[in-house]
Amino acid sequence: MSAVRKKPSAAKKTSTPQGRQSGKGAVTVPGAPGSEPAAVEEPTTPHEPLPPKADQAAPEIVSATGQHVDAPEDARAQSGAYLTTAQGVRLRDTDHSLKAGSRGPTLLQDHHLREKITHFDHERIPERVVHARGTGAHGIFQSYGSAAKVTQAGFLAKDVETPVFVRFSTVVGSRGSADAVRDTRGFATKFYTADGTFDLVGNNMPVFFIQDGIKFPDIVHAAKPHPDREIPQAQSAHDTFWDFVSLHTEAQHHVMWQMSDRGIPRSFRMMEGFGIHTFRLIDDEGATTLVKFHWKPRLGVHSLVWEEAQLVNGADPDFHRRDLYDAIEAGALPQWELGIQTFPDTEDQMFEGIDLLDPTKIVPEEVAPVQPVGLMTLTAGPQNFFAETEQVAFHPGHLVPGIDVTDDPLLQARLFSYLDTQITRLGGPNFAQIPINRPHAPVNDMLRDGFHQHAVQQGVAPYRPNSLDGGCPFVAGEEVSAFVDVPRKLPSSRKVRESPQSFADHHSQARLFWLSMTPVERDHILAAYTFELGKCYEQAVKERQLKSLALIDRDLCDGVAAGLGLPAPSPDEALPEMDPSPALSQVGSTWPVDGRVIGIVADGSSDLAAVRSVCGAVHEAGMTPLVIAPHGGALGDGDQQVVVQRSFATARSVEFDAVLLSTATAKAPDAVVSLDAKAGAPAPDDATDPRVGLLVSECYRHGKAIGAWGDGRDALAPVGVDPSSAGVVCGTDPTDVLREVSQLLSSHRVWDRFTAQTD
Ligand code: HDE
Repeated sequence: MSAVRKKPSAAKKTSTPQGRQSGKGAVTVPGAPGSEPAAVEEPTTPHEPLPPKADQAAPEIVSATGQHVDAPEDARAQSGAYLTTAQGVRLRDTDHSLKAGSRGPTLLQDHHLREKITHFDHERIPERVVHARGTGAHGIFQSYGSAAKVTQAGFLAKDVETPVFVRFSTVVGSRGSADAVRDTRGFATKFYTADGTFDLVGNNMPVFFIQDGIKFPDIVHAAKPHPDREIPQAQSAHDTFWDFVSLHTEAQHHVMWQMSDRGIPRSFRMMEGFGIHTFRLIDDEGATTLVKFHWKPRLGVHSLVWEEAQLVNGADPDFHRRDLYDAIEAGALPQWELGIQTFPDTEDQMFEGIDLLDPTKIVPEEVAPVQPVGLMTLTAGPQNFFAETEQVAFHPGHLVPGIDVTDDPLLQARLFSYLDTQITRLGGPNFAQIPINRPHAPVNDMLRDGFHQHAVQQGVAPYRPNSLDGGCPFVAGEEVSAFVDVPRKLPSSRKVRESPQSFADHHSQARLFWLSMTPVERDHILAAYTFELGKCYEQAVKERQLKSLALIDRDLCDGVAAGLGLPAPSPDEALPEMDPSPALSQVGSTWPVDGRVIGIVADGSSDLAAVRSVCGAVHEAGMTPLVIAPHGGALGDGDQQVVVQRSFATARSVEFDAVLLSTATAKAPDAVVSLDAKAGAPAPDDATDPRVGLLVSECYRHGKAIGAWGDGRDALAPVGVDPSSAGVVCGTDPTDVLREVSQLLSSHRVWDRFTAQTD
């Protein structure tokens, strides 16, 4: 390997990469595809592979049996300079198949061609039946120790740090579907604890569609695309979905969450997570407590608006995935506090009249506060999507000493399903040996053989008791911690196929959610129901769903019925009075702005020194500045150069949380519809490029903060934005403008701009 250079030669650059500024006050924006900039010319000298990017990590190097391995980080695939076959044989050529002459037929003996193509033919594995579209990241969980009084779980003891891998997902869409669809989001966390792996496989909503797992195939069949035309993709706005939820009214509470803004999160970083089911914790003395798990995002819970979500899905279908990785790359590390609601483990497993075994019910936080027990920080994206995010295998039955399940009939079915599905998806029973799934605790099972066995087990006696392997492995005695199956007394009962009477109330908590919303949030819910049902074809389905809405709220039912052009049914009885739960609302507080994206419109006439200093200030505040200019490349030169990240042709408002205007930029040469259809946007004033007009008017419509200084102020009025209206900041000093815009951003949106119809 003496001819191999350790480092690539400095790339010959012909232009500034769009993420990297040069000179004083330089700002690096996230999005770099590799750890070194690429050269224009094809590299010709072999060198060691580039190291991974600083914001990426791979599974820890542990053996298939969970033992930590003293191997260097680069003892992974693709760690050498020269291309080889799968058998490690170096190759001289991989671009030409072996042929009988340069114009002749390909020879069957070309083993490299056949190995390469055969492997390629088998690159795809079955996608997950649900939650196929996912995004993963590595991180660390730091325990506060506050849960130690209710559980013996070692990773919840004081100051214990546990590596985690998290996978966020949508539920309904295929692997390649868009991120910002209206759907529930999965929030699954794998804790690699010293006592074995614990998976908390939750969602961003605290309730589920169904109360008994036996209905899961049915709800999934109803939510997935219709079996004849296979449309619509990743949508609930269709007949089979609404047919199911209007017939199985236990789904109504969950549907209310899905129609709310929670169904279209702004970011994975701004979602809550919930374990949904009630779990049972066991302390050192064997005493038990019932709990519900909650993840609370440090950045607050925030959403897109519906039109924005629809635009996002076209402009950037990878919106949530990109947002997560960009934020990590920019150093805005996402954080959540893990919290628990605790309930006495009573015989009836009820709390304040709420059945804790019913997964369609919450216990309001005002009634049982969420107590923080630890902090999770995501620190790195994966190095390889397939190896990590696709192959990670979660299972609610991956439990550790101190945490046990309850008899929630939804959870009980899950305990079967997840193990079973991995066998098909990951090709056999040894999926726990795939690097991302390997426990960080020693594994000493008596499972043997099977497809893809990676462990080379010793001994001759994988059975117990044995005398040939010295009796190993032994079962744990009192001297070490071990899993506890709580010996809970079961009620005396008959074998039946029925739900308890306490599962019969299907509408009161949907009403609780509705009553807890602010007027603007209610408007969004009403609009979502009207949109989704409006997309249904069958009148009967709409009428049936209206009957459920009538049992939830009069205004909601009337509003949706009016939108559908149908009569609103009346409930037979008065609807219950309920205390709202303010914790359910997303509006009314302020939160950190880390990782928010600020678009800055500039051109050659802008004060480029001011633009550079605003970029620096945005960066300093933990946010990402993206300069939007008439063309790509850079504005100005030398020390005053400003690198452009978006041109008017590539920019769309939905990428930005706020926009700043440093110029009322004139029409660029490509502002014609044949080159950019966005140029057909209404542009009453010729002075401003119509794409900038569209950007500003969309930001305004979506309740985003807008700032302007200098000539930038002149771009507002011509596109119908009153410079004195709520959330529009005009000034002379760009830094002051940015400060005010950042303050507005901490409330997420300029809520005053939405005049609510539902009160
Ligand atoms: Fe899942 N679910 N689920 N689910 N679920 C799967 O497992 C299933 C349920 C959830 O990022 C599958 O490995 C049944 C509730 C998440 O890899 C499958 C029932 C909650 C993920 C499966 C439920 C979830 C899954 C598909 C009813 C929230 C993605 C592939 C009894 C608490 C995990 C896989 C990831 C994935 C079955 C209900 C959350 C088929 C049968 C309730 C976050 O096994």
